[in-house]
Amino acid sequence: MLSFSQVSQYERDGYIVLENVFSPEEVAKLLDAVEQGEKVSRMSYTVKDGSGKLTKLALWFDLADDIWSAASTVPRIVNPVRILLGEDASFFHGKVMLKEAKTGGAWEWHQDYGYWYDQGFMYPNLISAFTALDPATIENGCLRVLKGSHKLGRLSHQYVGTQTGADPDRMEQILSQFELVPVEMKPGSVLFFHSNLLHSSAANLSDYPRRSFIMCYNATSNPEMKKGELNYRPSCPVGPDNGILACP
Ligand SMILES: O=C(O)CCC(=O)C(=O)O
Repeated sequence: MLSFSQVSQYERDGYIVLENVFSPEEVAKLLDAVEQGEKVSRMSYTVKDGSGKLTKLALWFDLADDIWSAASTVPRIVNPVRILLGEDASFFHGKVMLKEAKTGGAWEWHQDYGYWYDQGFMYPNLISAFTALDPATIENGCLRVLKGSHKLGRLSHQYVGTQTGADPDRMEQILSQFELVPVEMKPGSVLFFHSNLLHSSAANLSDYPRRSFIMCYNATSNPEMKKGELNYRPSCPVGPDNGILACP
């Protein structure tokens, strides 16, 4: 459960951080799946930032019989997501961000709904649950958010390198108006953030990797418009609380 003040904070700021959502044992299992697992290596690709630095990620849209789906359906995630969306949630996608030591590239300022809109979602009622697998610090390029910027509504986005970023001219003005918060996180903490919250991250020039797992959900009543049709995704199943540790 979330408290009334946590929900109000999310509505005001566009995000909240919950600590110790995943235990050290669960984080160790997820990291093992990052390093040894077949899914992450099969689904991974690289993206270039504006300065040519590369960052790697692995992305999927399915819930399968694996540790990533166990994490994405655990009640500790799905229940806060439902509360913050204000209704039932559908799984949208999962992604592992691999920001390698010394080389991991930056992410430009953007709103996720900046490009999810182009995918056809009618409303911005989508949310991401960003889970730190390594300590996320200013030095290794933690996520940065502009507090309250989800209230701007959706901005125009354009290509910056191979990434989609918010209109740079507008960003210059917007940056002067909002508090920039570097979201430093301990492994196992989860940042829940609104799809219109502006966020970015700097390159990782440190000696430590910054790996994270991001689970994204759509409000079940929010249709995705494709080829003139409205498509609805099923409700996200809710698995057992010990789903991650029970995985082989
Ligand atoms: O992991 C990061 O630094 C950025 C991730 C991000 O912005 C996103 O997935 O939308």
